[in-house]
Amino acid sequence: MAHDRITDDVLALLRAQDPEVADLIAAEGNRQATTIELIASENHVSPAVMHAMGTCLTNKYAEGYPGARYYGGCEFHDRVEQIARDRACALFGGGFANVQPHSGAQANTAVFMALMNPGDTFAALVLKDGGHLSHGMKINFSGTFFNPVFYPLHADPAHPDFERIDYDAARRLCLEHRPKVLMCGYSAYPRVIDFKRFREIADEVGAVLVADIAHIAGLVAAGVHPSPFPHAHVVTTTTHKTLRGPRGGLIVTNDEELAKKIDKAVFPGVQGGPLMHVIGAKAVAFGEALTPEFKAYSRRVVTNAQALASELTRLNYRITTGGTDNHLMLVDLRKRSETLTGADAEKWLEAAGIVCNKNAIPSDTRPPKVTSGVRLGAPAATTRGFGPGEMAAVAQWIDRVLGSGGDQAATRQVRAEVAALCERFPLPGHGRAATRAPEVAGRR
Ligand code: DSN
Repeated sequence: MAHDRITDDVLALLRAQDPEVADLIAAEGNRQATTIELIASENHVSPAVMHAMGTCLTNKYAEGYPGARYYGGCEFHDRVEQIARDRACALFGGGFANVQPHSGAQANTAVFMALMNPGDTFAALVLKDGGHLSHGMKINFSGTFFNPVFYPLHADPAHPDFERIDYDAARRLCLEHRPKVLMCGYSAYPRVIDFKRFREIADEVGAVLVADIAHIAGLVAAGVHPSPFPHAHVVTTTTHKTLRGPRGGLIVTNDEELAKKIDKAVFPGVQGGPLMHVIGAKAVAFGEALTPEFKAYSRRVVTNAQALASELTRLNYRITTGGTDNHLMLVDLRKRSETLTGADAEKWLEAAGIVCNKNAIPSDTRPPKVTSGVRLGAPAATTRGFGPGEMAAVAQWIDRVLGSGGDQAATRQVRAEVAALCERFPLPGHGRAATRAPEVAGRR
């Protein structure tokens, strides 16, 4: 892919005015271009999405919604936001979309506010088993103002559904606690979610089913993972993970009454002015996600994740649940080495130019800042053009670094091989300047 001249121009302009910030942005561009991004929740946006954010849409207050704003001069913002809403509905098969949440957590905050009163009970997955902090973490708003109860994964290694959602336990929990909201959708769950089963449970106890598809949104949009509709009453998501848009949140529903409550909860409930430059970029990203190319990309994401998982398995790592159906996997490092921790693995791999995050595995006995696992994902590597062959090479590099115990010579060698591969697969939206910046790139 050609270098992006607009990024070059932007950096040149910035450098003339504010070299300190420009150099850091260029260094970050260099880091992204020369390393392999395996963080499952990250991606590389297209130049069109990236540049839509750097436009005059950022100059405007547009509190309210299209056609009903609290500020004048919103004619074009109305049209941009309406396009984003229409495309979001087309992508997910919803009737009503709110594209204003600044993040997935803000989307969940608004939905909780719309559906529950303080003190009400909701059900979600045990957080350390792959749930999200906005699904009931004690010090998050969701755990502070509401009463979360948690359903587990199957914990018995002899069970055929080991480490998969225990739907029977979820049903029992809901029958016991009668939650107002049943949450499904996770941050570190590698298997297909049975939305129909969750809806049956929700109906049995009179709960509203909310599917937080932040991680799998792109796969859902592309038809590579089953859709939460028509089962979920409300769908929340981020827009920047597999969906490959700007950082942000989104809420979709088919229920007009719920949609009204949700709109009120987003604004003025939990947010003020929408980030219109981000909404512009969401519209562009949703347009991209509606194309056949995006469907093909999403299929490749899953194929690549499976290639990485299968080569790691061959190299004697245990992948939780035995593999992956989606874009991510959890690697249990204990099989390869009892003493290897997620924290060490993250640090050693970063030094070799392979970026990932430590992650608790189900039943992990190590603390969250240490862990026995890493979470790996394929969305970003797939965007830059990697296929199954490159993913297998990545698995081998991972093993060389971890197998060496983070040895400096082995790490340096892998770092050089990683950089050479990255050079062959340039990122979208990166300027020449962004891939240089040597003076800052070396500093840590
Ligand atoms: N922080 C995100 C992730 O990495 O999965 C979830 O919000």
